[in-house]
Amino acid sequence: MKKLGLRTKGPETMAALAGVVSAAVVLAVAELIGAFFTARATPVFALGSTFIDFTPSWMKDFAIATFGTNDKAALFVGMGVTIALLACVLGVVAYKKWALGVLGVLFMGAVIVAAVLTRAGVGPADAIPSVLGTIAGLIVLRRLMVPLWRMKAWPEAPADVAADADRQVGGAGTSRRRFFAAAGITAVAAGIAATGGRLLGAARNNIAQARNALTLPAPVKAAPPVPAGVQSPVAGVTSWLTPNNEFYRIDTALSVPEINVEDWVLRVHGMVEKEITLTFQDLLDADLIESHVTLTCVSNPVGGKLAGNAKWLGMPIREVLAMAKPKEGADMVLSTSIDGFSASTPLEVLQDDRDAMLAIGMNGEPLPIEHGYPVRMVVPGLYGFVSATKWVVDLEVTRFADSKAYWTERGWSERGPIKTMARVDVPGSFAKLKAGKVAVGGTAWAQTRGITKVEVQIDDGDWVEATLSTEASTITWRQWSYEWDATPGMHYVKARATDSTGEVQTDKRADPVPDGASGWQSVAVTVE
Ligand SMILES: Nc1nc2c(c(=O)[nH]1)N[C@H]1C(S)=C(S)[C@@H](COP(=O)(O)O)O[C@H]1N2
Ligand SMILES: [Mo]
Repeated sequence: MKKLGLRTKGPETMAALAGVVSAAVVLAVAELIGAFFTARATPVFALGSTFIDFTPSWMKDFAIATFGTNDKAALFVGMGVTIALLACVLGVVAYKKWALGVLGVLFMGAVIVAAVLTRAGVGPADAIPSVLGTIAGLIVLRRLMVPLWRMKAWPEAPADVAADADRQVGGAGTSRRRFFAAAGITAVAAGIAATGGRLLGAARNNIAQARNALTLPAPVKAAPPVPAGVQSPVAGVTSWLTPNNEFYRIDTALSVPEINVEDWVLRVHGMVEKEITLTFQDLLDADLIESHVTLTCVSNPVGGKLAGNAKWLGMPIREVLAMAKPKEGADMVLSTSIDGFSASTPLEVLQDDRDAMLAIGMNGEPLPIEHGYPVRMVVPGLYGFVSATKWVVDLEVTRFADSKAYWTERGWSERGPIKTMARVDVPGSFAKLKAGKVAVGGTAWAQTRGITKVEVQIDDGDWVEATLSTEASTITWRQWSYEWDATPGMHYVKARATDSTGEVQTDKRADPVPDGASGWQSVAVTVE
């Protein structure tokens, strides 16, 4: 025990601590200085985002499955532990061989700068906070090392330190006290700097306030009124219109991009006759349309909740493209967000009459920040990963043969038409029911084709037609209900949909990768 106590206070351990304090200084200084410039690419978030980009898909899926919506918190904890361990090693290295320690710190600094600079929408100036942070970290590391070197005549300590007469005067005890005082004060200062940076960034960039103050223009073409009877009469079926705060959210953004409408510009370029840029004011001045569209995520498992239906307000992308005039041979538009996500959408889909839009409004409000404020794409009929770019800032007219989108590079499909799907909302999995009349209900979608039939099967019985709720349009989901005369025992309730082409939803089970899950949902229930 005593031995251990001595060892934990040994110079090596103190050097490791010095490494951790110095790393905290690097990040805190960069965070504080970064707040004065921009909140776009501070080192912590840049490192985290880079980490996400390099994470293999299976690990991402694992993180989402294990930590759910805490996956990002888990990432930061993991990153913090990794950085702390590396910093410990660097501290010890610097103590034993200063020059090698300096090299190590510079290498880490270079990694941070690279992480920042590879974020989309950043310029060379965005590297300044990380460079200054690294310099500050080196200075602190050096200052913390001096008392350690003085604790004993370390043969390889730098000449000026070894020769210092002060070493003999105070002795090891003084050096130790000095070290802990300096390390403590520095750690507190780093904490204050980091907090200050965060607060300053928040105050400078109060996007939420700007969003609240924004009033949206009325559309030139309003959404057709929602007919009565779109909602399934069965209690517990998802609301036909999904409220913004219940709308599923899927993206790779660690910190939600914060964009000032004054700064927002959309560049339309590539294979076009005329390159154009649009400002937010251009969008406000355009002939806006409004439309109910059901968005669906390709990662949605059979029976999953990653789909939502909202009323979107925006400018038809068709009209934006008409101004830019795509050239012969182009077949794709690569849309890119301010944080580097990209989606490949077939050009003709953006030009036909399905009302693909640059949306600025969602259910009568400006887009919520996490749903793409101030501008996102909404394209009826395609999964979000190839169409629904949030925080969109760039449209490149190109060819599938020439460019790949974010998820296509990671093993997903380059195209993503939405597959026909029926979902059972009620009863829930493993529900305990009373024998007799049981209400069954849910929703179904086949965007752009429309749902013409939903059938229900109990165990291995016949497929029986459910009652369809009113169809609002072919690009929104359609709800359904069914009355089941339940008998005691354990049962399976299945559902399948048919679209307007007459095609019955396939029973072939497929995973979400690469182009969307398929198969029939089967809900197990017990009837007493
Ligand atoms: N910038 C950005 N836009 C994005 C994504 C993203 O990761 N980053 N994810 C896409 C995916 S996979 C889906 S399903 C939809 C989800 O939109 P929502 O979060 O508004 O529901 O956004 C799309 N747009
Ligand atoms: Mo998605």
